[in-house]
Parts: sequence; structure tokens; C-alpha cells
Amino acid sequence: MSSPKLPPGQKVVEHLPVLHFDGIPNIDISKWSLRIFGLVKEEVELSYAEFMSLPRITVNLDVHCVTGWSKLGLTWEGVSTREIKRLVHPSPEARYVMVHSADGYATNLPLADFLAEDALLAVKLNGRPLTPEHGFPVRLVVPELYFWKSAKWVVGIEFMAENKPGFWEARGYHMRGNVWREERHGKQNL
Ligand SMILES: Nc1nc2c(c(=O)[nH]1)N[C@H]1C(S)=C(S)[C@@H](COP(=O)(O)O)O[C@H]1N2
Ligand SMILES: [Mo]
Repeated sequence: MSSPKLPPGQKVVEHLPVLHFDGIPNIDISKWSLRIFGLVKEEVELSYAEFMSLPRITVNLDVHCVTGWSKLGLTWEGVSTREIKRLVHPSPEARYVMVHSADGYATNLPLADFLAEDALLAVKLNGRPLTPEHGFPVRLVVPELYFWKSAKWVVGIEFMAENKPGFWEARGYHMRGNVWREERHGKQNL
């Protein structure tokens, strides 16, 4: 039996929509940096050149927006989140991650989901550099969780002991957001 491709309550779309809560932030690559901080042995701040010199992986991942659309079969290239873990050595107490974005967005996820085998900080989509509307220069992409967890325009990754709600989680979305369990909304958030 092959595993289902489409999570419950989702419809396939032909083209990847563009969705964000506010505008596309203006990012000057000479000033951009990725700060990895919180419960880590070594805090790190990477320049664009430093980030782009990290080893990369290429994965095929479907994306599923909580509003009901799914785009199947996207190819993403970027830095594995496991590479980020190797860089900073999170402390054993770290169990959650908050991802911070240049547009003021943030989203929280369990460390185990952040470190899923195919999870990555993507710099390319379908062989081309990310466009500004899809998160240039760097966006998170995590499998199995609704696409709101895949923050665009990432500038910070914070390792935490306690779970905290991000932008949508504070507005009623689920703290985990697993697509197969249909974890769309959470009552338990705050
Ligand atoms: N920084 C940031 N990341 C974000 C969002 C946002 O508003 N700001 N929206 C999320 C939501 S709800 C979705 S569905 C996807 C959309 O990504 P796309 O525009 O590349 O399709 O980005 C996610 N990441
Ligand atoms: Mo979404």
C-alpha cells in the first residue's frame, strides 16, 4: 500500500500561492545575518557568505497550508537543520525552537520536528534561488507540519526549554501543527 500524499481536508493547487501576514521585507544582503541563539553551547551569527558556504542538501517536499491548499512535489535546496545543530550544540534542556523572521513573524516548533531528516533552511526552490515573495534569502521548510511553520526571511533561530507561541500560534493556531493529525487550531495554547 502506498502512503497517501494528501493530508485530510486539503486540495491540490497547480501553482504555489504567495502568502504572508504583512509586506515583503526589504533585505540588504550585505547587512543580513542569521543569529542562532538561546540554549546553545555556542551562539553563532552567520553572514550571508558564511551561511552560503555551509554544506547543502536537496529534498522533495510537499507543502500544506492550513487554509486548505497543498502544493505537491517541490524541490528544495539548502542547509539541513541538523547542520545548524552541529554548529551551535544545543544544550540537552532545549526542546523547542522559535524561528524569527525579518517581517516580525515568528513561529515555534518542537525540536524534534525542526530536526526532521528533510527539514532545511532553503535557499533554492525548484533549482532557482528563492524569490523575495517566497522568502529570499533563506526560509525554513519542515515536512509534516502546516506551511505556516515554514518561516520565510529567517534571521534568527532560538533554542528554548519551554514552548512559547509564535505569531499565528498566539492567534489560535496549533502549537505543533501536524498535517496528518489535522492540528490546525489549538485550544491549549496559552
Ligand atoms: N516570515 C513569514 N513567514 C511565513 C509567513 C509570514 O507571514 N511571514 N506566512 C506563512 C504561511 S501561513 C504560509 S502558507 C507560507 C507561504 O509561503 P509561500 O508564500 O512561499 O507560498 O509561508 C509561511 N511563512
Ligand atoms: Mo498558511
